[in-house]
Amino acid sequence: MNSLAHLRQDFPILDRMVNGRPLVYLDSAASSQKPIQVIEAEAEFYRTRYANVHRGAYTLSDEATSAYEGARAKMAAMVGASSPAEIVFTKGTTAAINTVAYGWGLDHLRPGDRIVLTVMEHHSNIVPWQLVARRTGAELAYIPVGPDYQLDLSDLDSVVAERTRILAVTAASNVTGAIPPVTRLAEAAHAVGAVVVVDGAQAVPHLPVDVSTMGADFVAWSGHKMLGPSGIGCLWGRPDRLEEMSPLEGGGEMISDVGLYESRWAPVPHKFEAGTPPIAQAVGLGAAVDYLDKIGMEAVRRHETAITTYALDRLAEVPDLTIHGPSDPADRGGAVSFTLGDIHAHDIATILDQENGVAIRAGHHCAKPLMRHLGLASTARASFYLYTTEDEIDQLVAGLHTARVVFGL
Ligand code: C6P
Repeated sequence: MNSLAHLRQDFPILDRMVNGRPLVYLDSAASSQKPIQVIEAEAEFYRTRYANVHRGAYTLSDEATSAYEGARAKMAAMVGASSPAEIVFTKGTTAAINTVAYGWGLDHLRPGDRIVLTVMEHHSNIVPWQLVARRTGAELAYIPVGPDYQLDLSDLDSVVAERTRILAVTAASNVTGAIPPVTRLAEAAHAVGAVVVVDGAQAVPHLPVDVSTMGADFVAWSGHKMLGPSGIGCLWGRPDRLEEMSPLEGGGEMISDVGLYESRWAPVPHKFEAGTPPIAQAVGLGAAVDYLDKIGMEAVRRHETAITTYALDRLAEVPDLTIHGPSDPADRGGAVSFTLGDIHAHDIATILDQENGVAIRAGHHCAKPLMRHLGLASTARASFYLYTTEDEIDQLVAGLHTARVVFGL
């Protein structure tokens, strides 16, 4: 089943030792590791083609501009965008959502309008909307989470109602792994004329995502979670929505003309890319897209579903362990949150790191409303990617047995 295990040789960091043990990296929901192809693409760009973009009337700058725009075209093709102009490069998911919240929200929201979110959102898809609601007089409403960790849609018609102007929803939870029915939600939102914003941070790296059929108006994701460099992410937008949105940041690169009192914007997507963009990071992201394309996102999803199935089965063998997330691997991604008796999540993470070289995340995972709903202050979370093996899950489970002994369970 580890059909992708041969890919591990592409990830130099996976060869290192941590605390005398081979690194077992189970924190890919926080950030993925990078294959040599991405590291080399960025280094090669710095070595041979680096210059600022869109400015220079010289060969090197033309080459850098082609590399930067080429990465945009690759990213667009990967997610089914109909044109590269539908992809705005941002710093990451957080910046992409803020771009929409301020750029679209400030111009279009009126007092009494409704912004609908879900209780399972990451803070990045809550706080920007709270800030914009405060500035516009819009109100927030939430789709609740049910006992099965999925969204409870029984009251959807009254939550997504007449004055709903925005529905913002994650395509996969970074805490429970739950995968909401985004297309169904988008249909309900569009029926009342709302704009649909999808947080794709935990989806684009892991599942086949096709923005042309998803039903969203905007989708946000991060490069660093999909094998790419940190410091770059994307906002996909429907062309008409991007046109009607104001730029959040002003400066160089994003204008077509500047007067003393007024300016005109560059065409989309450049009107949203003020200042020198993350050029080399885009090149690295393009290489990450090439890498994922070669494997195929269906194969990535298949591998992660198999690994998640294995992990859920093995974790179920550990006494006192509770998994906080859907039990059917078909309904979920590869972020598995759990608690172990009354051992604090940070203690679990420390023992795993010190004794087994296993890296997991512990805490509230930037999803405090969801944690409160679950009645938990923190969880331990193991999360997987295309390079995760069954052997690594075995190391995790061995470490959890050790933790039980150390903490006297
Ligand atoms: N979640 C995690 O360990 P940025 O930081 O902008 O690249 O991504 C923010 C973000 C937004 N939405 C979801 C669903 C996410 O999972 C994240 C990042 C990391 O779960 C860091 S908190």
